[in-house]
Amino acid sequence: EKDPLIVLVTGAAGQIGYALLPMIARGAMLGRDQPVIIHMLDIEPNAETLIGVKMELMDGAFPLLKGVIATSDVIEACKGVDVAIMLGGFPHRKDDNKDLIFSNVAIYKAQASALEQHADPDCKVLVVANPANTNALILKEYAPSIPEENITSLTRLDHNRALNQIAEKLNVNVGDVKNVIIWGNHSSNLYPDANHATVNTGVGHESVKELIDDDHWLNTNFITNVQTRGQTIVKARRLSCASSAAISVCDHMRDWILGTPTGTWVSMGVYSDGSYGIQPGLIYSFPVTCEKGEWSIVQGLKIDEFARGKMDALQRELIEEKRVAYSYLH
Ligand code: NAX
Repeated sequence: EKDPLIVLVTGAAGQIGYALLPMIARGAMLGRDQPVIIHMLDIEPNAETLIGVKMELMDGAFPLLKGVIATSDVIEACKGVDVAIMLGGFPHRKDDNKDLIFSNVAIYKAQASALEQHADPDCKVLVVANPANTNALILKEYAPSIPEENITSLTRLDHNRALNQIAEKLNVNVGDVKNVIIWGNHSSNLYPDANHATVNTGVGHESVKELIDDDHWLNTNFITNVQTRGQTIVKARRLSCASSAAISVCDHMRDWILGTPTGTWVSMGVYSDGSYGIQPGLIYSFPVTCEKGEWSIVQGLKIDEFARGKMDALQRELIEEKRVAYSYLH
């Protein structure tokens, strides 16, 4: 049997945490042969809730689950961590990342330092809490000894939503659609790009752009459907999305650690290396393939004028978020 990996989940008493924890314990994130020890962190006022979540996790009787710690002590939570899923943060009131930055910079700065000092030096981090890209950037800045390629942010939920929109439009199984791209920032202006996506039609992989044959839809409704999907779910469920977010977290980590299938890419917020003219120093979502725990940005995709405009606008948005975040830090 493999040695257990220690998985930290911050904000574990929240909605996504409740859906995610049993998935991790079942092996949906790291593999069905990978034992795990889960460290759950939440703030002191939620300590009681966290104990309840822990009791349910124990009652799941998961053979892969080798231990659970429920704590509000950041240092205890970060000790020896191999994988960190950062759901914890100040709740969002408005659909505006800027409002959130102030409340979250302090949290991410403190948790970065705790990870830096107490986590495994090769710890892999996924930041989910909004503003996800900018929280990840702060975490990277304040955990300088963790390799920068180990710090990522979540755009996989948007990616999966985009796949579903295409599948519904073409009336095909979502499993046959691949290679959409979420560029840039997870914000209300996020940009799903289906220019390079394909559908497995049984006879081969055909271009989504050609099959749909409606650039107007791809450049309008498709984008807004993905952008507003979260709000649409809130309206229906009277709660924000939790299970789809938890699934996308598992997808992100599983593909990163265990690899993407040949010929398939996924979207991840990663530290920009200058690819596609996006300035280094931002956590920007790119199409990536993964192998043996390492991601690489898919190179050489042809970018049309419409996509370029969106990619640049999202870069500007992230530069502005970074400026605001730094103004609180210094
Ligand atoms: P909840 O508000 O249900 O849970 C957040 C939890 O974080 C709460 O239990 C809270 O007590 C805890 N928390 C607050 N400060 C903390 C701290 N300093 N240390 C540890 N825990 C702390 O939100 P939930 O619906 O679970 O969503 C979690 C985060 O994911 C939110 O920030 C949300 O905006 C973000 N999302 C990001 C997505 C993405 O694609 N990047 C999609 C899903 C989700 O909306």
